Amino acid sequence: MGVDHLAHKELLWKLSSTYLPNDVASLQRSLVRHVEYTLARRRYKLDTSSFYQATAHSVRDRLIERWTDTQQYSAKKGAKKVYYLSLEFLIGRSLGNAVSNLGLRGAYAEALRQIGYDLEDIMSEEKEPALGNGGLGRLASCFLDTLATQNYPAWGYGIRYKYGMFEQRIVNGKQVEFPDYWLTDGNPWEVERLDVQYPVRLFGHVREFQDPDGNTLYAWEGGEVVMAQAYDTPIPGYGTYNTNNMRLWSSKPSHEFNLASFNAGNYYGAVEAKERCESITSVLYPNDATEEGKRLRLKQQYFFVSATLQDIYRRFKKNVGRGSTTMKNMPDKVAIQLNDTHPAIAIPELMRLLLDIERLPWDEAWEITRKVFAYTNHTILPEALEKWPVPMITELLPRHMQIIYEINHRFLLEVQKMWPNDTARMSSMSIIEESSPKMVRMSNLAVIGSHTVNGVAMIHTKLLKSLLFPDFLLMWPEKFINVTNGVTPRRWLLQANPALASIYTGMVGPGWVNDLKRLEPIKTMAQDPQFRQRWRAAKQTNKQALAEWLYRSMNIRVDPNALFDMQIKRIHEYKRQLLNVLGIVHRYAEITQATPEQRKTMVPRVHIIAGKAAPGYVMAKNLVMLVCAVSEVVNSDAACRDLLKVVFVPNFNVSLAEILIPASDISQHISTAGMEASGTGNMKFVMNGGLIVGTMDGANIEIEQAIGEHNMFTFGAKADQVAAIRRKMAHDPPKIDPRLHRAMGMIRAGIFGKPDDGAYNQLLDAIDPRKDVYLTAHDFPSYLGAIAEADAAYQYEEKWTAKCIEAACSMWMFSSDRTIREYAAKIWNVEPLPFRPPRHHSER
Ligand code: NBX
Repeated sequence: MGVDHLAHKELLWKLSSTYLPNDVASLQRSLVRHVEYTLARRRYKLDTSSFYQATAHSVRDRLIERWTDTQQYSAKKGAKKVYYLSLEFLIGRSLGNAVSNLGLRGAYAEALRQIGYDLEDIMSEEKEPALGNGGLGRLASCFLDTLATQNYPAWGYGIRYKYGMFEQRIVNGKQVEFPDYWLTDGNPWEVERLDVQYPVRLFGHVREFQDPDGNTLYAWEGGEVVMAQAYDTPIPGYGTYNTNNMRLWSSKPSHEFNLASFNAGNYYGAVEAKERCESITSVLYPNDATEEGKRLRLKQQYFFVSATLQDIYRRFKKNVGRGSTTMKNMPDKVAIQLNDTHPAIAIPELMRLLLDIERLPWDEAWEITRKVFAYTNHTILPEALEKWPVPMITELLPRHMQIIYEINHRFLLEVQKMWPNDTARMSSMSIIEESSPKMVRMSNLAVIGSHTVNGVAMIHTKLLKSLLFPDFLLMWPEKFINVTNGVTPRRWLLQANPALASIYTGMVGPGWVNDLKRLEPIKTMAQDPQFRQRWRAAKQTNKQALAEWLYRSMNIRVDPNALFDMQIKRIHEYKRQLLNVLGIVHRYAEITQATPEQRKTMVPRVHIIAGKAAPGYVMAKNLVMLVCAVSEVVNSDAACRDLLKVVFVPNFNVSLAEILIPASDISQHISTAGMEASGTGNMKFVMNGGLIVGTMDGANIEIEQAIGEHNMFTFGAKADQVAAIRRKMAHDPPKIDPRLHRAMGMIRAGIFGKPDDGAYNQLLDAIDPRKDVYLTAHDFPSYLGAIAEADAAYQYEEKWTAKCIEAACSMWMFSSDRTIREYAAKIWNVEPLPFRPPRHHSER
């Protein structure tokens, strides 16, 4: 009897031809089924955490059907795909995002309510994956949300760190880091793809040989081979069936490797080797703005890049040989975006594949490579620019070192042609820094190997061109462009701020979620007292919720009628949390000396500061200590009772940001001008109806343009003044502001304690007016001016509300939807590919 494949296929198709039903009763059945069969638990004994698992699995089923269909569809269409390569993705919690993007929030809430559970409670059981440091990682996740929502065929590639960003606790007033093992309860959002594994080589040597035609060829051999294991997470779009993929790699030992050592009788050696393999993806490096140059980090980067390129390459090669597609067509099908230089080793890696495996001639390989890659720069801070010692790359990646030298050699010939005998230019543009040891400058490599380089805000791109890459700009004026950052309104408005979201939907319908421009007309409502009243009520709801959260989780009472002022971001000298603390100490002094009459004129304030300090960054850790100490003293001083509270909220992460941001009246984005590439928190705060105290830096400048000068409290030196101010202070130290003098005096006197290690003095010494690198002392007077302006404005409630409304409804350009459209048009040359479900939806 012959096998009837067609009949089998038809039957299979029929069996899988409907999408799961989404009515309340069906959702309940699905929840109970997962409790019984996935968790293998008795229904009546369940806590919320088990019910979180069951709910997640039920939602996951619904994601998977759209996800597999989307992927099949785009494969069939052979569309060009975007690959976003990032060593970090700060995805935040998935359950709320998934039910919201699937349009099933209401149905799940009802299904759960009827069986005695609260969706919000269940959502807060989820442990968020903290696979990133800060803005760069969160930006990557906002981009994935938009790419799916706008139906772009796009995959995110990253690393599945076993330990994410450390958990920050405050112990005896100091930051202490705890390991973040986020996988304890499993991860229902990922699918382990046991059929997707690639070998990744490290170390070894390069063998040179001749082909029959006498051409010299190279093979990288020996060393050790580890396996990259794929884990896939569906990324649902909002209001579309399109569901993209985020593929994260985990390292594990290869079988051969394992067996060989075990069989050789070297049991302990084999176990050690296994541990070494697994260590590659074990931990995220918690350095957000300084490079450590650790060998394991380079291993991580290459491991990630090698697995990713093999995967992309395999997908693309399925088309080669089909029709007229050849390797040359790779740039028509593949666009790779490098999220900073962290994955820039992908440039020599693709060259290696094209030269050594495909055996293409150099020029052809180079043309393909340059057309495939584009590079986003996120910083101009010199200490954050990645450099790797030549000996380290030579040892770990010998063939790549050869290729880098060859890229550099050919590039320097071009430089020599353009500027004959200009050795200064040659050495500054070279990929190799002639130091001892020699270093590979990853940013130069990324610029040379990409077709487009972008900065992330207008001022940042300007500085990138003028300070970091001026010579490259002369060589390739078209290569450098700006794409200002943006954030997703799905997570940062719709999910984080239901109170405000429902006002928006009530005014303009639900379409604003995917088209923030639709909020513009609401600006005129700023003149309507009733509307302002509703707006304030929404803000009040959020502030109340935060006040309750602070009481529940930190046992701190704050007055929800006070002005809520927040600075929440990584702790760094350039972000100047110290300026904020000095301002608070100044306010404290004023309060303690105020007459009852003066007290009446003061605005009651709650200052919230949150953020992590890199474990090895002494100044940042000192700052955390100081904030905690100030908070202790201020909060227990009766004089401050109704006027000032200071709270350091530990363990800042995405989930916490979702609680804090909607509750803010003022947020501070006060970096030394020219140092914050963009900032993205600033955008989230204004969208949520808060106003900014900020410097003319990063995206603040564009935000001010969009919302109007009168709606922002700006201060401080401008970027183009900073260098001159620094030069001048060295030989002509400015007079210190008396208010700053007093605040510093209070800290030095020990009002906030005297740590043995002189931590506070160290902070204060660094802002000595003669060597005030970050211009903290310099900007202090104008900072107090901006804060005073904000206080004054806050007292006119109606006017204040009007400002917030105007500002929030002018923010459309800071949606990542706008950002991604620019990337798609100016860099990737890709089109949306909306997918309509081939399967019947039983509900629709
Ligand atoms: O990227 C940040 C910038 O500081 C922000 O101004 C910008 O808004 C954001 C998105 O463009 N950079 C950042 O977050 N960097 C890192 O997290 C980082 C991580 C690892 C590392 C270096 C930097 N080795």
